[in-house]
This record gives sequence, C-alpha cells and structure tokens, in this order.
Amino acid sequence: MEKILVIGCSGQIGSELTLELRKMYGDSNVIATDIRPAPPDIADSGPFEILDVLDEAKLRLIVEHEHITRIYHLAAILSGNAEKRPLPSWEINMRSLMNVLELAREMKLDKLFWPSSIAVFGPTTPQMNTPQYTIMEPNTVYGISKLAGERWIEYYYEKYGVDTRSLRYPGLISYKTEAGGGTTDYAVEIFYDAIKQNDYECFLSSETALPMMFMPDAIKATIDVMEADSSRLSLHSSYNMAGISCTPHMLAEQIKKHIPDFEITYKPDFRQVIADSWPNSIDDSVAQKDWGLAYQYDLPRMTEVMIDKIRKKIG
Ligand code: NAD
Ligand code: AKB
Repeated sequence: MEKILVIGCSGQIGSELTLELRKMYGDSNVIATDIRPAPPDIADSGPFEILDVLDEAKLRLIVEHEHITRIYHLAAILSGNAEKRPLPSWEINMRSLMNVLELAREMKLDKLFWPSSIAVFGPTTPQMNTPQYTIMEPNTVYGISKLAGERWIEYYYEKYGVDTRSLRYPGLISYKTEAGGGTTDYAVEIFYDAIKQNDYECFLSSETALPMMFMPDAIKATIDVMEADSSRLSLHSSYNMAGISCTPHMLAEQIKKHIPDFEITYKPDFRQVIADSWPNSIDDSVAQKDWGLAYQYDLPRMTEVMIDKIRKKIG
C-alpha cells in the first residue's frame, strides 16, 4: 500500500489534489503538510502537519516515521511573487526540490511528483504551439527555478533511478482556493469580481494569449502521469500540457454570456512582461502519445462551471 506525503496541501492545487489522493489511497494514507494551516476539509479528513519544506530534519522525520513511499511536492513561490523577492524565492523553489530529491534517493522512494510550468519558456521560445523540445531561456526567477528543477529531476533519474513525474502546468483555473501569486491569476480573479461586482480590472492586456487549464483536467493529468507504467514514458524531465489557450478578452466574452452587464478594463502591470515571454499555445502531443493526456473542459464549459460554483460559494 502506498503512503503519500503532500507538501503544499493548502495551495491552489494541493487543496484539491490532496482530497483526490485520499479518495484513491485512503484518508489515513495521505499525510498533508504545509507551512500554513490546511483548509478544514483536509484538516478534518486525515493527517495534517505543519511543515516548512526547508526544514530538512523534520521532512526526513515525517518520511521515516510515516513510512512514506511517494511525495507530491507542490510548495513553491509563483512567478509574480518570486519577482518581488528573487533570492528567497530561488532558495525555496530550489532547496526544497533538492531536499526532496535527496530523501528520495537515500530512502529509495517509489515515486515523486513535482510540477513544472510554462514559465520554463522565455522570450526566445517559439510562442505558437510551443514544442516539447525547443529554445528555453526563461527570464524570471520562477522560470529559471523550474527549468533548473527539470534538469535536476532528469539528472536524479539518470544517475540514481529516482522516478520523478512532472507536468508543465499552464495557468490553472479553479474555484476552491485562490491562486497563489502568479501571472495567470487574472483568470481566477476575473470570475470572483464578475460575480461580486460585475466588473474586473485586468493586470494583463486584452490580447495576451496564454495557455490555461481547468483544475479537474490538471488533477486527472497529475494522477494519470503518476499511474502511467514507466515503460510508456519517453522523457524524465517534464511534459508539455496545452489546455485552453485564451486571452482576457476571450474569457470576458464567455463570462458576458452568463453575466451580460460584466465589464472588463485593462491596466497592465509588471506581470505583462512575464506573460509576454510565455507561450501563446502549447504542443502537448508527446504527453498524448506517451500516457494518453486528454481534457474534458473547453472554454465555454469551464466558464459555466466556474460561474455556477463561485455563485454557490459566495452567495
Ligand atoms: P500555491 O501558492 O497556491 O500553493 C503553494 C503552497 O505551498 C502554499 O499553500 C504555501 O503555503 C506552501 N508553501 C510555500 N512555502 C512553503 C514552505 N517553505 N514549506 C511548505 N509549504 C510551503 O501554488 P499552487 O498554484 O498550488 O502551485 C503548486 C505547484 O504547482 C507549484 O510548484 C507551482 O509552481 C506549480 N504550478 C502551478 C500553476 C498554477 O497555475 N497554479 C501553474 C504551473 C505550475
Ligand atoms: C504563474 O502564473 O506563476 C503560474 C504558472 C503558470 O506557473 N500560474
């Protein structure tokens, strides 16, 4: 039986992925951790501990004491926040990964999951239908840390056999937990403001196309890549994921179908430069071929569910 450790369970992804993992492996077999308190449904449904992933001794203690076999390492500082505090963000993003990789090597853990991002690409990358293998010269602290992380997970696979599965998530859209300080956060904020006040001031320009994905598709892909037989994986860095490519204008038009009075204005800030350096759309054919990546949600369906769920949540 697998015994799972989730690091970063209180974030946008962890708050949903942890519950899915508990359904699959049993509540008591999924140890949830974060540096901040867990949402009530995680704290109430199974084990939770406060853990700073930089505290190597405590991390080791939990892994040994709980007989952990797999780690989902989700803790990171996202692109927007990382630009405000470059060196501490580099420290958190990189040292946490190295702590986890070293533990996995020493303790021969079964598998790791560590997410990468479309932030690994940069201004010199072809922006349309960005291939799996292409020029990668990220110019953000976050992007550099994700690219370095991809190189390290592949290194640990080749040198030590540590099996880390990884996805280059696009911007994730969800209704349970707010987004964690990234460049794609507008695509979550827009729904809350549309429902609360019928307008939204967007920090990216109207025609900024970025790849996005609805959380249920991201969770399914995460579980699928972790469950895939290793013989099917042709790479051990991180898989491209395309999702839905859209601009703030396109998303606003979809929202107007449900909230006709909705108005959007644009006031680009420092995140515009980051967004401009990222792909407009992604080629994820390698993931489709290797382990069957597929999506259930397009832009209209995702918008419909987001509006419905957020209306119910905030009343
Ligand atoms: P988030 O910011 O919402 O959650 C991260 C969690 O990590 C937070 O709950 C935070 O408290 C925790 N954390 C931060 N520092 C920690 C530390 N020192 N020790 C323990 N926990 C710590 O981020 P997310 O959106 O859930 O992202 C999870 C992972 O997925 C990250 O690696 C991120 O880079 C990656 N990712 C996310 C997206 C997205 O759109 N959400 C896209 C691409 C990649
Ligand atoms: C961010 O905008 O930083 C994240 C990401 C795409 O990695 N959502």
